[in-house]
Amino acid sequence: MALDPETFTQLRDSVRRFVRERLVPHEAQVGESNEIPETLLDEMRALGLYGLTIPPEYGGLGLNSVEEVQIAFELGWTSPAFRSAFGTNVGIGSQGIVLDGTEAQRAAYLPRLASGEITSSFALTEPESGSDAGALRTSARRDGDDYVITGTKRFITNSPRAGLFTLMARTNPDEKGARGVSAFLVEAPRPGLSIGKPDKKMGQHGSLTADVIFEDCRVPASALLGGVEGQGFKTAMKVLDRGRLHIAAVATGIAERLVDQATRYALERQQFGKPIGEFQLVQAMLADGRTESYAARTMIEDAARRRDGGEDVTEEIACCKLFATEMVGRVADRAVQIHGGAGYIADHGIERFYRDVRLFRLYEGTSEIQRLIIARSMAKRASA
Ligand code: COS
Repeated sequence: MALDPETFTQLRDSVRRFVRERLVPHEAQVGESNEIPETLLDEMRALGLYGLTIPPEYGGLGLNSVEEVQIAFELGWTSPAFRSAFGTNVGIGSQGIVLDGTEAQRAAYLPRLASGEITSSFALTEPESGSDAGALRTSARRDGDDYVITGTKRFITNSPRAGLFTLMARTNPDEKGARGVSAFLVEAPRPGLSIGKPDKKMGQHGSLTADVIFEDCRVPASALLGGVEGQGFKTAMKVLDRGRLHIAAVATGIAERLVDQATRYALERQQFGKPIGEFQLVQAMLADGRTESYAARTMIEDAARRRDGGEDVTEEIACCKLFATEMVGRVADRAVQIHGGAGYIADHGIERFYRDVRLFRLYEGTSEIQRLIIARSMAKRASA
């Protein structure tokens, strides 16, 4: 445990209170305006949310995986757009530096990421390279003491507010696969770097994504993550391992919220002279949601414990991401069903969650990619 149990319990309780008392009341407004009020972002900074996983020597809370997933379950109790605001600093936008950065890079960026002074983004996906991340085309050509970057990144979360990008680009044009890829820490704004118009999305309004365009954008050679070329893809995969466990926990938290909300509704809503929660077909939907979200929570806690114990849990994390994100889709669908017509009407917020959770099966690796990772790992074990 990175924190003593009492301190951790206090943190978890504060996050729970903050989520339920401050964020839940703003869900509808953020869903409609596509904007999170700056005051709420300041409260997130003050609570330490931007630095949850950044080591304490750089100003963060240094949560291990067991602790991180407990906090992520709590964060799931509200619209996922809120978590997205600081989620890149906690996960994909900071962990490359934590895992593979040089001491100078850690010292330069981690304290500012932990405090929320700057927001980070992870720039991997491109218009022609999504699931096949190793095929990315953005190039970084060495020119004297600089690299010159050219290419377009797509669907980049938090790019409109980012002060720092962890960018994956090809430094070796002769190596078309994963080995030709390097990671860079690119500060923004800078000449040659521009951000597209924010994407119009199905859900998760308030979480901003956009294209990031590099046109002969110069960065100093010191921006190369870890100072080594050809390691960027591996860094990205390691970062995504941790990120996927976090996403699985957030998805599970949302499932728990929706099961709770649907249960309360089922106890209130009367049809045929009694609460619909007394009908067995409705009870079955609630019980299935409870069972599946409990299963997800349990497997996530197991994978987190093993990760903290030093095991290679890439396969188990892919299982968690696959199961939890598919599960929350089923739970959200049942929540709409239990609410009936009211579930389809925007006023009740259920349809918003239904749209929001659809993204979980796509980003940080689709369900198909998780299955591929699991099956490949099983085959490797079987033939070892
Ligand atoms: N941890 C550490 N290293 C890893 C790794 C992991 N989890 N996964 C792969 N690697 C390493 C491999 O060991 C291999 O190293 P060597 O070249 O030394 O053998 C290298 O990375 C390439 O791996 P692999 O051959 O498995 O790469 P593939 O091109 O087949 O791609 C998948 C693997 C499909 C798993 C990868 O492209 C992927 O995760 N795609 C989805 C991308 C994604 O999640 N996008 C979301 C956008 S970010 S929000």
